[in-house]
Amino acid sequence: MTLTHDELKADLTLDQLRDLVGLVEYDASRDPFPVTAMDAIGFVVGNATQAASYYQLALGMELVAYRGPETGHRSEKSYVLRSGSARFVVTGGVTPDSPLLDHHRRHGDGVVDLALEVPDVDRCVAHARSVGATVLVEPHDETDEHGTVRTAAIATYGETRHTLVDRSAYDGPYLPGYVARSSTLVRPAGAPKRLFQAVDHCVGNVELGRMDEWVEFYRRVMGFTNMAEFIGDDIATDYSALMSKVVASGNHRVKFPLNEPAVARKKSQIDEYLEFYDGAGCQHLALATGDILATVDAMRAAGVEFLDTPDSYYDDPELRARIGKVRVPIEELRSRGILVDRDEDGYLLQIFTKPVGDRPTVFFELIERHGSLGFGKGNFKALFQAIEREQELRGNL
Ligand code: TYF
Ligand code: FE
Repeated sequence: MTLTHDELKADLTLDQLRDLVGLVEYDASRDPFPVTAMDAIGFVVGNATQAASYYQLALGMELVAYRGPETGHRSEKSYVLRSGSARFVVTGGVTPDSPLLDHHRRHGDGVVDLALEVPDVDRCVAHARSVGATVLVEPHDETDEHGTVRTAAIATYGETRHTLVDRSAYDGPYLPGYVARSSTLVRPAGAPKRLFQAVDHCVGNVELGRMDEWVEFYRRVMGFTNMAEFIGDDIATDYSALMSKVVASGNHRVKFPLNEPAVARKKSQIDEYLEFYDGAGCQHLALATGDILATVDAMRAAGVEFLDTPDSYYDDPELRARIGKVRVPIEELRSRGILVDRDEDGYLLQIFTKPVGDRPTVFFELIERHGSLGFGKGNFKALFQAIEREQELRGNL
């Protein structure tokens, strides 16, 4: 396993990355659709100029590139932001005829692209096509003075896509057409350099009864395999009102949990998402940090709102016994509302933001892994109760 250009540029080591996102070894030679890493998360937003500020101020990201009317791209503005190996691209429509505005009218702010870095775009597309995937953009080269990028795109759930990018022959700030742009923001002295280092996983919400179809899609098209963690019918009817399975690339660098609503006593949080996003789409992005305490403190100070965790969570003797000793006293977690889970491989700390846009759709998770390769199964109940409290306040339960 080797580091990508982006990861090296972010001063990450393979050991750090393995710890941060929980990597495993695998045999790449038999992989029909080799994936190196997440390349970028593409968002469509109502106001990219302001969203770019939010991602810098609230999530501590660094502005690195730009494309818009000033660079010859009349119809949209895109800002590229980095934090460690994570790259976000936020795009908004400028001219009233931009097709992006139709997308925004329907879905609101959301994730449109889970772009993947791959070593061989043509091979991936040929394989994807042969097993029935929809090719949205054929493989082609994009070139400028920094070199050439080979790229293509395939469709996934809803109106979401996977752009495939081979940037091995390119050293520009993002893609041809983009210019380097740095922040005008002055960071307060003593502020952490980075609030997160990588994207840990990207979760999709799909329509009732369609989760297994999409699990099968990732198996057939991308050669992804099921991870052990899932929420089945049993848990669903008791309290979660959702079912969930996780697929991952061979080395687990890319992990995609997939949720569908379950028929339960109450309206599922997944139904709320599907209603307000008007279809299937990306629900949350988990951001890996090596210091979740400092990250939560910095984000809260910048106005990011997190779900509350009741004191009863920390007082539960069963939880205390199960989680054992973690790197900080439990009071440090309680004062911030950070959740803990432990499994046979280790433990993890995690916390969830409230939805970050106007609609109750996309939100973020912060995750600090200490050996655990899971997703916080032991926290599902407390988490779903917290989500449902918010859902009720919105009048959607
Ligand atoms: O990604 C996960 O599986 C965890 C838990 O609607 C989770 O973060 C699962 C479903 C959901 C919210 C969080
Ligand atoms: Fe998650």
